[in-house]
Amino acid sequence: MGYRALLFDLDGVIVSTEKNHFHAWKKTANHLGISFSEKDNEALKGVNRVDSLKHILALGKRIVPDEEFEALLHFKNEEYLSSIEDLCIKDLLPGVFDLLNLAKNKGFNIGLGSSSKNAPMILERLEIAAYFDVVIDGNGVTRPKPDPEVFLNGAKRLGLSPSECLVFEDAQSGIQAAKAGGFFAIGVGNPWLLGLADDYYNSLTEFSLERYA
Ligand code: B16
Ligand code: MG
Repeated sequence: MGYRALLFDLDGVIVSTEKNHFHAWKKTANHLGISFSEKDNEALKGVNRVDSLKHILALGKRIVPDEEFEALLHFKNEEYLSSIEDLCIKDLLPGVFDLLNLAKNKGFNIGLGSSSKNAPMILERLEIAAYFDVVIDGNGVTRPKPDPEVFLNGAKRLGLSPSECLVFEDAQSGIQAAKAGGFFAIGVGNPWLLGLADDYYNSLTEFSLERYA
């Protein structure tokens, strides 16, 4: 199929920090007197920090002053960061390490396309930063997923066209972003994506790079 690059989402594809994001948002929502379930959290996967808080406030039909909004963002991030203090290479999701090594050996370019501002620090903690030729994260995009900007920037920085890149995503917003940008979208670990993504795998252990080379 002639693909030359793999662009990975971070949370939910490389590491299962989605549950940490969920618990931190739940604590933030509860603090505001807003109930927030795991089902509600589905809509936040892949969505950046500011838009996630806007979504939660809308759920609770709440409006807060700008200062409080900033304080809530800070509170959520502190909760999230303290919950991932012990994150290490052992927390890589199954199949990730082998796929990164195989892709490197076969000469594929490797990129990250994440909405998270914490992404560079998390790659370091997971000891996989050196595998990435390009890292596009929440600090470097102006339009969040489902806008394709994060993946388009990744392809551009690699000097490739979207049609030469596979995107790995666990979130609906991420699959929409990939498809809107003209990428081949691979859904991972989230059965909700069946039918939305171009291909779907329960886990990256089932993924065969040869099929796309
Ligand atoms: P942060 P991804 C996304 O990362 C997460 O899926 C989402 O739950 C989170 O709110 C967002 O990053 C922002 O993260 O607060 O760390 O900047 O899935 O695009 O890698
Ligand atoms: Mg994700």
